[in-house]
Amino acid sequence: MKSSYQENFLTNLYATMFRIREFEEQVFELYKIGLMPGLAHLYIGEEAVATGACATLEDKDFIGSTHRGHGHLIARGADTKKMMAEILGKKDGYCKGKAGSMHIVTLDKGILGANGVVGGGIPIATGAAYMAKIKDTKQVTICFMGDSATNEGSFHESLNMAAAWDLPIVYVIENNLYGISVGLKRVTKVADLSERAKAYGMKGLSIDGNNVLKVYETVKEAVDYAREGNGPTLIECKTYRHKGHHVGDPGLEYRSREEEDEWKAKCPLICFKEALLKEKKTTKKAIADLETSIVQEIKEAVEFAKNSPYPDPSEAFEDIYS
Ligand SMILES: Cc1ncc(C[n+]2csc(CCOP(=O)(O)OP(=O)(O)O)c2C)c(N)n1
Ligand SMILES: [Mg+2]
Repeated sequence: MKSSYQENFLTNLYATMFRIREFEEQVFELYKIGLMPGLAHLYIGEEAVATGACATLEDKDFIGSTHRGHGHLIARGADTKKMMAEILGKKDGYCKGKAGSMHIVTLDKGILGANGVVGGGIPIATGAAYMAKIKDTKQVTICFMGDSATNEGSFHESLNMAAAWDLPIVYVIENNLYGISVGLKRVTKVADLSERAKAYGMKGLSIDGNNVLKVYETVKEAVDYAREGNGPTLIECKTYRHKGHHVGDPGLEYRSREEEDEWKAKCPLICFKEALLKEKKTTKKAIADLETSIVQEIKEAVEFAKNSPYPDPSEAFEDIYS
């Protein structure tokens, strides 16, 4: 860990990862008691990717997200109350309860939207980068995607265009080894997904996606490179989801318990907390206080969401664009 890192910066990274984890645990609880309509794809285990990547951005920048988007939005600073209300389908949610877990959008934070279409967020994020390029706004976009999304046509078309036109975008792959129940190796020959960058003429890197500082440092370099007008980078973050594909998937049949245990031992929160304590960047007491306050914050978000009304049926056809 670089000695130049301020204690505040480091504990904020931990706080963001813990906020995502706690938020997701509570979403799971709400699903189990039947309060959450539909399904949600939990980000537990992958928190270091969104946290490290979003910490590199300025307020004016953009992020493109996926169906597993809660962590990206929280890391970008979205309001956990409005997110939780949206997930419960309530009127005080970011999209008035009409978007649910998979389509939360809030442009005031540069969040171009979670997206239920695998690979669907990639051209949208690339479009935002194109806008920034032609208007010369110096805004950078980070585009998150899963490993399976890299086998979609939208991935290839977008990356080719972004490289050809030197667009200010950083593509971040969250390689959690599976697309639903299908192991990546069954459908993809390359071992490191960043190898694909070569085909478009852009730089590609594969890193440990459970190490929040490694993610931060790698993405920061790519964001600076993009902001200076040099074009895109493809970064593969190797990580793992601790839960099933979505809240209704126990995930027991297609993964071994050994594999799960191996990755859980590399939990991004536990590893970073241990490193902070070992290097005396914080104390056990400070961490415990931080965790207590975040648990309280998320409790309040759940209460806010529960108390919010459902949208009136008469609003069903409002905010429809096509
Ligand atoms: C275009 C499209 N095809 C298929 C699906 C069904 N589907 C939902 S999630 C998913 C797997 C996505 O895997 P990955 O991109 O690795 O993301 P992860 O869920 O692992 O985070 C699939 C195939 C979809 N939503 N959209
Ligand atoms: Mg995946």
